[in-house]
Amino acid sequence: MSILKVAIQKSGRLSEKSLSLIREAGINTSNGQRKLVSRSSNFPLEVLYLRDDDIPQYVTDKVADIGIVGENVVKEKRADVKIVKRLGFSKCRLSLAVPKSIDYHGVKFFNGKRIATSYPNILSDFLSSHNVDAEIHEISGSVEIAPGIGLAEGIFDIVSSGSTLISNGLKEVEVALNSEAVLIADPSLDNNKKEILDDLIFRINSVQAAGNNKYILLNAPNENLEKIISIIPGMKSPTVMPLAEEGWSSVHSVLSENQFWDVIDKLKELGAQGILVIPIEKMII
Ligand code: PRT
Ligand code: ZN
Repeated sequence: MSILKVAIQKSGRLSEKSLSLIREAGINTSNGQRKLVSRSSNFPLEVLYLRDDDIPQYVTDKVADIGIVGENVVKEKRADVKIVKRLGFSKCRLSLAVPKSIDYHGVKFFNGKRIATSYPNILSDFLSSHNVDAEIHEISGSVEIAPGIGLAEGIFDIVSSGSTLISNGLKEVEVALNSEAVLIADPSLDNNKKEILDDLIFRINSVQAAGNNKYILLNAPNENLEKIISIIPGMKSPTVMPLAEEGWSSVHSVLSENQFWDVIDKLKELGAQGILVIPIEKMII
């Protein structure tokens, strides 16, 4: 029987979310603290725990079939892998930054300047697409200190909250890439492995859909029932049941997180009472 091998980060910013994604999909696995590889007891999945930078290469070399890694790493490695699903966590951007005292008027500023980065490939693509000719200084860590020590006039690095830039007297001036964790796959998986991958993606979609939705129950006065139903349409349509009290109905439906506060206000205006909102664990769509 086929087994799908997934590479995830051993320890770092992606580890916990990658593991919980697998576990929320109902797949048992160990946490990789002392192991390099672990095999799930209830799903044909083997988990390899690696450094994030190595994950695209392992997938290209077919040591792993799929992997969970930042899109920034996939792009930088120029790996021949397919992004099969965007996962929505570990969001960050790759940006150019300069000392905050610089009077910056556009990307041409970088012509003839030195830029320190751990992402030379993405930077070089960005610069050539903007016809900028700069000198790229590849360094492996603490990129943000480069301007302060006179190594470069600017940096190109990952930014999340922006506080690292601020505390080093820098300001973000150009965003080259918006990144998030992605599920990558070897583009030439055989059919058996593809089937397992489809099952895994189906499970991940169900978990993610559930996370974005809430189950809502409320009591509605019958005179406003139609209006109430129209603002909480549910997956197919809401369940409506008469209450023991004449003139009232109980309405059950599913509501997306984004609409939540907007809809709750409207429901109250329409006389809805006893509104209960319950998390959904999994949702099959
Ligand atoms: O040991 P290993 O090689 O596996 O891990 P790593 O140290 O190379 O990577 P890790 O765990 O730091 O990051 C893994 C992935 O998380 C990255 O490739 C990104 O896709 C994503 N990610 C999301 C981030 C950040 N947010 C982030 N803020 N990666 C790094 N940072 C660093 C950044 O380098 C900078 O120093 O945080 C600093 C900026 O953060 P702010 O919030 O101050 O702007
Ligand atoms: Zn790394």
